[in-house]
Amino acid sequence: MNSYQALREGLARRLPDGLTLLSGGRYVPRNHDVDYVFRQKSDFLYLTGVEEPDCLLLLDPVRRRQTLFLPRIDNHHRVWLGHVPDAREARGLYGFSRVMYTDQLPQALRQARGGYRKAYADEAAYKAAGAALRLPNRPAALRDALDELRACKTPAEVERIQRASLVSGQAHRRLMAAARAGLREYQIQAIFEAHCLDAGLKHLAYPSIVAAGANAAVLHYQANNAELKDGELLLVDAGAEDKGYAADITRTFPVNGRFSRRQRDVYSIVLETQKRCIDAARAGVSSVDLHILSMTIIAEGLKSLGLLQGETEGLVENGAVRLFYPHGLTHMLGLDVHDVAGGKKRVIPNPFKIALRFVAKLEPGFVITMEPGIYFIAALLKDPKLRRKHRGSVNFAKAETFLDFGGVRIEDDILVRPHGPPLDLTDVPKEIADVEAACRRG
Ligand SMILES: [Mn+2]
Repeated sequence: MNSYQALREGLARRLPDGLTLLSGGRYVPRNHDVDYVFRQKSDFLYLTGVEEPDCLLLLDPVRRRQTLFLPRIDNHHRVWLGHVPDAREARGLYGFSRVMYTDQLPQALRQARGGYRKAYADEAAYKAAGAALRLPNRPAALRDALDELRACKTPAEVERIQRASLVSGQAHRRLMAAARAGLREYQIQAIFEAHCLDAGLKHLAYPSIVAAGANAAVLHYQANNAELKDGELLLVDAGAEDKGYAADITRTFPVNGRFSRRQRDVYSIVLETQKRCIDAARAGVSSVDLHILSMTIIAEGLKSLGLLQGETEGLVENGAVRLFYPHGLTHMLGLDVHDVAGGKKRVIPNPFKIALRFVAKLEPGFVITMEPGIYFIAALLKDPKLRRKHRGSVNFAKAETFLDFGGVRIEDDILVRPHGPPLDLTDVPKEIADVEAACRRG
């Protein structure tokens, strides 16, 4: 049994009383005769490893049967797109005992639906099945079962993330060596993406963020057009994926290779926060508590810089620290860069009014990011309502002197283990001396 078969068995065990039908991704047209680059749907990739479009998966738990449906390929298709595996070839290639063509789906469903009272089909699959399925559908239960199943990564999945992280990490090191004043952000992006492609990783996990100076204060900065300037920091948040499995890595380093005093002060707080939160990321610990820990350490640090004032606990509770750190510490990582959060059963109470994507107790096998940051965002620091609310907690006059600074984020990918601290899958310099050394290699 290959690892994908085991995962399909796992899903069938969770949904033993219905027929499960999943759709693969389809080409999305961009304009005449040109489609967007195809990337398989994550659920489908998870259960099959099949990277071709227009497929379907049927699980019949009572007859213990798993069927892959492929589009029937005609000669026209072969002329334009070359060889595509036929059903017989696909059996061996993907480890399915039964492979059929999608035009045989109605016939297969009519044979399989006897004895079932419900179906678990995603929306596109239910539509594709049409009248042949004729069972009440429970798509929410399917979604939840997949979320539950995908949360803990198997060793084979961890290996994929490790490789994505290794290659992306090498690319990040290259950037530190290559960056210098006068280059444009997109030239740094080009070096990152060329390295990943050269290593055979054809998809990025998400659009690369290459943000120099004040641009780093835009959390999902996309323009990547500006010129790198002497004396600025460069924030790069970029990762490739290996067979769908994402890396998500951020480093922030000086364009000229030397941190200034002010950059060093802010950077040290973020680094200290990240290291302490990584050490605390152990099985059984709540992701909400980790986020509170990160806010607490950042609040202490900002107090030492004279940007915040008052009791640390109060600064965390009243949200003052969030003017400088307005995002979550962690999210799950897997086939989606912001991966499924583990299903309904795993959700724990979140006493904070902060909307966090991932609210659960850590379990062995979770792969998560650790990405604290400090930013100087004009939209927050100049907001009249926020200024009124936090005038006792935030030194706004001082904060405004940082509006040219941008921000610092440091992000690693970690694997939660049964005991002790997690395994850090990211190997890119982050200590100040090591970052400066990596920048000198250019
Ligand atoms: Mn991230």
